[in-house]
Amino acid sequence: MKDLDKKEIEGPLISVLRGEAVDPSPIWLMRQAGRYLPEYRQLRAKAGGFVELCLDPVAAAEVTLQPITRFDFDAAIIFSDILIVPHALGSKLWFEEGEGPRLEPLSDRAALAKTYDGLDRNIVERVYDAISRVRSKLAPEVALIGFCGAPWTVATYWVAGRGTKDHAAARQLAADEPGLFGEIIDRLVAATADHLIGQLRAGADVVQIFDTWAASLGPEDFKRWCLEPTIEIVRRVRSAKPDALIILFPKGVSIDRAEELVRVSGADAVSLDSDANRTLTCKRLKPLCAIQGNLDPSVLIEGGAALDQAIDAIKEDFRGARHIFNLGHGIRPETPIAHVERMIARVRGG
Ligand code: 1CP
Repeated sequence: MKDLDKKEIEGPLISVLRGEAVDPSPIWLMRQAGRYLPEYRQLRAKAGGFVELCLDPVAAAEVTLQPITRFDFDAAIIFSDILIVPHALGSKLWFEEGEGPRLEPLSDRAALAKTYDGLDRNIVERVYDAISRVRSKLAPEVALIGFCGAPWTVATYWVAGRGTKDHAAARQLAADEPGLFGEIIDRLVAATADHLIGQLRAGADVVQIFDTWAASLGPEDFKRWCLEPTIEIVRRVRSAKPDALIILFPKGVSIDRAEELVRVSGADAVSLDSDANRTLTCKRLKPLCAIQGNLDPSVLIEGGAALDQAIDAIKEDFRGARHIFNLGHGIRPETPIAHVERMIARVRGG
């Protein structure tokens, strides 16, 4: 009886991560708080800017709760950004309207010398404050997810000062000055682990590590800049919080790399992008961890029969597995709200 009560409090997402297959699969969406929601656009306009919104605990908590109130997802993800970590390490962060986030570029040793050894508490405590506020308002069975970017992905933005298609600046620095690049990665590993621990202490139930650009590395570089840093972050988080639940999102990597990441790090789940082969991945990863994903965000925009079929295929392929329904990447701003509603109903068997 006691166990049953505990399960109810924990809710389906935590049960899946702790080792149980749940039917229907719990559901949340990457980037579920954002521009496809009119209530987000309204608050964003009032806040004056994206970074301002991220660093205002009351507003960030409200934005985090918007998709839960509207859709009743099984998890909330704290409204923040992966670039808050370099910002808290001393780099200016701003948002160019209509373009995207910008950071002071970290391109040489002089720039690294100007950054901080550890996180600026003034910045990260605002995230933790937002997390505490959200946790106190969420129903107990709804999980709260904290997150960070993996060091390689964050470094691609930090070195260039902005998002780039080919990550040329970070690759060049890693090739020309591996010692300096290694120091940047080491600083990010320490700060990222601290930030995840801070989020867990503030009330996050789970953390997800977004490695959006993990697939752009060759084998040696993958080991050095992705695999080893991720393993070290998980190790540090677990030494502070032994039962921490951790989801990895190494977007676009091969099954071999995903398997190695999970096996060596001991993470609880891996999130698949939309191109992943579900049957093969399921066969290989099912014994190791829970699997999250992997609806194509463009099919969610398309809707109709194509959406229904894609959802049914995912349900079928993950039948009996520990599965968390999600997209293969973030929801796009042009996604119709009615399609999100249709998807949730179908995933839950309606
Ligand atoms: O209002 C706006 O126009 C801001 C758009 C926006 C939003 C809603 C940005 C700028 N960041 C966010 C929030 C965000 N970012 C969340 C919130 C929680 C959620 O609802 O999921 C999360 C988890 C992120 C993570 C993030 N930020 C990633 C990794 C995941 C991914 O989607 O690949 C990355 C790469 C970023 C950087 C970033 N921040 C914002 C943008 C537009 C970008 C991408 C920039 C680029 O690649 O050029």
